[in-house]
Amino acid sequence: MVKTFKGKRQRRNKTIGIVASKFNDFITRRLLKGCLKELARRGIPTDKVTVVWVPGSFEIPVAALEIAKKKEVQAVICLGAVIRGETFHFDLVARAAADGIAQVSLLSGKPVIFGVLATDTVDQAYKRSEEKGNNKGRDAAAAALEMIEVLKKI
Ligand code: INI
Repeated sequence: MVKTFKGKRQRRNKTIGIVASKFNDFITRRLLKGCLKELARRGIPTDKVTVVWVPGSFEIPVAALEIAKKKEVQAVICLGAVIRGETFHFDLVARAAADGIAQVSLLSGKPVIFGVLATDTVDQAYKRSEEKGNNKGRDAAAAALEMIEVLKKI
């Protein structure tokens, strides 16, 4: 298939919001890098993307909701890393993030993408945020763009 210039230009007008968690930022920065790189590769330069940092994954949904309310925003990508500790806290944070993000998507009618890792170990989180291999931030970017197109067609 021949790539057209028009396609790329249209993509440049899109605005994407990203909410990233500061908690475990040694992982979320890797997710963000993968995400921004994939968006740029698909025609959305980093200066067209707004990144908002929140304290932890628990706070992602409310920030995602505010961003999703903005007219020019076509999708919100949520990036977090919940890593199991020794207490029940992990389950509460992971569940609240997942449920909250799903709610924001349904309330706003926009793609609000779940790029929050929930892993048992730090090593598992590293393996899902690789620069060249598996990177869930990159997958989240691809899902956002795919969902924008899906919703347009409905
Ligand atoms: N937040 C995370 O994003 N990941 C975690 O692993 C985590 N753990 O394990 O505690 C975490 N906790 C903080 C939480 O998201 C809130 O910021 C905090 O409870 C204040 O509301």
